[in-house]
Amino acid sequence: MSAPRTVLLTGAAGTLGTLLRSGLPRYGHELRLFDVRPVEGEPDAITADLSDRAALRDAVRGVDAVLHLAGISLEAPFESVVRANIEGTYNVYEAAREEGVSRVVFASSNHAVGFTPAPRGTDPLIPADTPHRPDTFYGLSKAFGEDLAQLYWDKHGLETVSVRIGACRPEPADVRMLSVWLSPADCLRLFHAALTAEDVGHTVVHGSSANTRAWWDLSSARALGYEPRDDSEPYAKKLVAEQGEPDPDNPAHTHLGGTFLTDPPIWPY
Ligand code: NAI
Ligand code: 15L
Repeated sequence: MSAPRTVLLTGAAGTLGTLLRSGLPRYGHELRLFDVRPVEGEPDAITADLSDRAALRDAVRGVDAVLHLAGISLEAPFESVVRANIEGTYNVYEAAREEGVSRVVFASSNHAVGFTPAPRGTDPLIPADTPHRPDTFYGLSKAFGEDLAQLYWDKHGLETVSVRIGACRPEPADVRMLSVWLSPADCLRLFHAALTAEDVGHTVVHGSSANTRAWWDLSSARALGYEPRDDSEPYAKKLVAEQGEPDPDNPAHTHLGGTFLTDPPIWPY
């Protein structure tokens, strides 16, 4: 599939939505924006909730792909997670199926597999087909989204790339992020690859930069054409000096999901 492609970007007002809506047009993608909140500087953005199936169906009509970011991005009460992330993601897939959209790119998370122990020493990197081990209701909703994607591929031929994002921010903020950091520039490269690779079926990929201290295997992402260029290592000396090396007796230091295992950040609204 070659760019430009028309893409519905859900969650366009959020952190990654803001990055992707400014960066993806440079890769040739034409974006239609969707969020429950107004998108600053974008008067044509669709302001609607994921529970509004009519609005979603109108929004996906005629697009080549949906890049689905919208939802609760931290831990929250079970009922809230069900409504936004489980029912909301189902509504996105139903709208895409009904309107004949051929590709979804789903923003999954490392928290779908957060209870997976991080590799130590010579342990192999964690492959993308590692079993789901969610660390929160939030992570559980991402595991659901990946399984929903598999169902819609097997049953309806609707393709998905599920991107298990590590932590995307300008710089890694703690020693764990040295292993799971996704730089903003690599984030754009990865989502462009996920939108344009041929014949993906349902592919699960780990989303991080080429970190020296990587915990997970990027081979399924590289198979889409993703070529990460950044590495968190230049930030390591300062972060380790401030915070120390990871404590092998602290589960938040020794598992993929970090503090989400023990003290998850809570969705603010
Ligand atoms: P964010 O919280 O900044 O943005 C989420 C957006 O979704 C917000 O603009 C919010 O208004 C919108 N939204 C929430 N509920 C909605 C609903 N019911 N209907 C319509 N819109 C709704 O999150 P961020 O950081 O931009 O993440 C985007 C996606 O990527 C999320 O799905 C998140 O779980 C996932 N992700 C992000 C990571 C990161 O490092 N930023 C790491 C792993 C996963
Ligand atoms: C996520 O899934 C969150 O959406 C993001 O805000 C980060 O906290 C990230 O995981 C992480 O694991 O650091």
